[in-house]
Amino acid sequence: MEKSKISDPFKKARLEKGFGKMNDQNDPVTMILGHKDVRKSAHNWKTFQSGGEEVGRIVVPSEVHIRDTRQIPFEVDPPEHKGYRDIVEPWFKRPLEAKYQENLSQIINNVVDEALSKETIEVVEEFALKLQSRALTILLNVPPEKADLWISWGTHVFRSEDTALDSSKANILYDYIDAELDKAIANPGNDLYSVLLASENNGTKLTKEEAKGVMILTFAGGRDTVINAVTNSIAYFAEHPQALERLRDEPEIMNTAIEELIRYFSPLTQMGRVVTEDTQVCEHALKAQSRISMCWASANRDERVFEKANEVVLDRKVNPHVAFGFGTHNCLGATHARQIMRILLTVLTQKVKSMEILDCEENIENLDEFKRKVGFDSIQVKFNKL
Ligand code: HEM
Ligand code: EMZ
Repeated sequence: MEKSKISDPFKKARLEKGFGKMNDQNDPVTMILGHKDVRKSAHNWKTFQSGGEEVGRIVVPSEVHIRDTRQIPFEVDPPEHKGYRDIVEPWFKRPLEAKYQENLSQIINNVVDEALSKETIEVVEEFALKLQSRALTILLNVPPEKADLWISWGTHVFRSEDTALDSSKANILYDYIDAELDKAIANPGNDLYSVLLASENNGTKLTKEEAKGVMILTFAGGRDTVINAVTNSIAYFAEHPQALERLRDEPEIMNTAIEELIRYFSPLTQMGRVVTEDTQVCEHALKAQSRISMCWASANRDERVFEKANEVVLDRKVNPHVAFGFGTHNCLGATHARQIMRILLTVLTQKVKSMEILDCEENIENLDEFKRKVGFDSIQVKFNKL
């Protein structure tokens, strides 16, 4: 079997009933699997709520036991959501600026050069994690050396090797953000911490706790997602040299190719909501206060929407994928993530002739009924120069 393949474990359940069930820490989740139902649920924020009392409950696996700070704007519903979103939106559009892209390009060229200079390289830790952390210094507008500490935290800020939810690890991040916010309060600069602390929502300054909520989300939400997107791209092009060749010859398909890879990888499998009233999906009754999730990964393989849903079609013309979510909470980091992918693929076409996978360990999410490969725990690759 191809090592870069990401299969679709949801097909049968999606076609036969449209939903699946998983037990997450004794707080069950009804997973919505079809593209249409996923979009409809994401749109219906009144019935399927992101805010609500229990902070961390919409994440699967639930983070209620490891987090008290509300992530903003992720765990806030309309109409309040818009006030927060308006504050952060312009900052998260900075990846469209030429200077930002130049800085990203330097970082990505460096990690690719390093990979080419070594006999072999373990891509998750030595390539993707470094790339993601260094790129984050540009998004936050902080000095590049800040990335060294973040790299030492490993690929997930809430998870460690033996446990899916690691509160001592989470506390390291919370303490770090507290300290960085205190420094920004004492000595404001032009980084994201200071910009948040200076901004106003309906005439009131953001509190430190609100700024902390934005920062936790920025560190956590954009971490394993980007790492998986980068690592899966390397694996894909290692096994499909003709695809890299094609991007070299037809750079005009770059943007459609990126959307297609993101659809195929779906780095964030699902995201939950809390049901506010008794209702139903796919003729299945849902009780108020229960949880649902929108399974982006399943929706992105829906055969009713995508022809050849399980294949990577680099020039796919119409691609309404939901890998970055849909509606109100669509991914704020998508502009940054897309630029990373665009520059990475461009640099690969310029410098890399081929890549060989020598060894790998898959990262499989255990979703009870379903087991889904989302990427790799490790993957040893040999990069060959063009
Ligand atoms: C929201 C996926 C990268 C920050 C989302 C959502 C998805 C998603 C599916 C919707 C969640 C929902 O509806 O509940 C991804 C993928 C990424 C990625 C696949 C990489 C390929 C990033 C990065 C950042 C980021 C790099 C920031 C550093 C956010 C934020 C939200 C969000 C702040 C919440 C927006 C809101 O509530 O209005 N992301 N994400 N993401 N993402 Fe990402
Ligand atoms: C949350 C989530 C954000 C959560 C949009 O998704 O990403 C997950 O990786 C984190 O664990 O806390 O930030």
